[in-house]
Amino acid sequence: MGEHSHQLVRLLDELGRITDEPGRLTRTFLSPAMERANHLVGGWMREAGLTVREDETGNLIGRLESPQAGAKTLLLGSHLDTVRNAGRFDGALGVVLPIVALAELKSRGVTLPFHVEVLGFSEEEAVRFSGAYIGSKAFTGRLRVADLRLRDARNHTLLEVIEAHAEKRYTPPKAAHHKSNLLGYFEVHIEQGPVLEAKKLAVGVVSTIASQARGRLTFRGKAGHAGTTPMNLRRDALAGAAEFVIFAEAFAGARPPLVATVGTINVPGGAANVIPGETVLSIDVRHPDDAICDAALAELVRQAQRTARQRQLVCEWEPTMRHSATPCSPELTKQLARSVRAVQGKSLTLMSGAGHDGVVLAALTPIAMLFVRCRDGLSHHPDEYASPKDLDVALRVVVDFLERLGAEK
Ligand code: HGY
Ligand code: MN
Ligand code: MN
Repeated sequence: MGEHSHQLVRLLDELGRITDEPGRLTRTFLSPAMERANHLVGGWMREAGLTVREDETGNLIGRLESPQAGAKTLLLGSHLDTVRNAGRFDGALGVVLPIVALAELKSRGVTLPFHVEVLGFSEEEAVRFSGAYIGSKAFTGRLRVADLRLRDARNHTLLEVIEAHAEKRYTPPKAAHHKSNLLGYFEVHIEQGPVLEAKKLAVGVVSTIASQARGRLTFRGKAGHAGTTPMNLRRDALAGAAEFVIFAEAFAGARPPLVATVGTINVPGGAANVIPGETVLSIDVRHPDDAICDAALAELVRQAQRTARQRQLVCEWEPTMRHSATPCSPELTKQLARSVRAVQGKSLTLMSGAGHDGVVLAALTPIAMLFVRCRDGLSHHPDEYASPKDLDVALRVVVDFLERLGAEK
């Protein structure tokens, strides 16, 4: 392993200690920990020779100008926010690795004939606000006024949170770049799945990012006294929601590779001695094919409403996110596979069941993604782990990719 690979491991460990919740890793949109993370990573960008800025939406942007007249820009990056109690690689790897790769090229005296921007997006996980990709949407000029009305758990709108952070008025920005000035967007990310481990490969190339739909189901019944209300007279919203959760699990389980997840369930104002009058649950549905994803979600919502009727409940459906399946650029992916073969000997192409900022960037410029093996395919968990050896392979692939891209310009 080279000196820069050891540095990559150290930086990821250090960044993994920047959290809003002592004892576990959590960084959410524009939180104090996100400010500290931007400050730390921005310092690493400067040490690697990049100029650094933070935009009004909290995105961290490091830029390495090329001396080449008329040069275009290659975007590399990922997100710096995390889920709650996260692992230290999801997102962070795709921001820190490109910085180390540029430091490696600088130490070799390599100058690229294109500008490079390393991006640390401020929000991809949709933990604080239900509509994901706030950072990359703003960077690509796709953040909408409707997004600004999203509310967090403390009932603050996205607009209020951004204006409080920027200490000035905010309107959704135009795209930071015109597509004619871009070579593409390239994201390195842990696989968050079992394929590379099963194939005994350190890295793989992503073909497509799965279709994804999320929303909120609210079951309403009638609150009542837990001790005096006979079972046959109850309209228990949580019991109805629970019946739906079991249905959703069986429904998706019978239709692989469809996946459906109820990640949160909440009884507003609930108490142990009160029959739940209301229950709110999230649903996240994914599939490689858009039409199948949409049809599955529609059937799940119909079943939720059927279950509600059978139990004299009411069920409301509110969609919160929808992203179509997003193919990576065949051209960029072919070039990336060439670097993977040069370093790893063979290249495997695989689909991404996880969503990534590339879903948003793909509307502006061609995208490519490199996956890095993670132990047991585990992610969104503190035990998330990518080995130093695999990180070394990924770093060498990215350096090779940048050098080859440069040689062709
Ligand atoms: O949910 C996802 O797929 C990503 O981790 N935000
Ligand atoms: Mn994630
Ligand atoms: Mn991620």
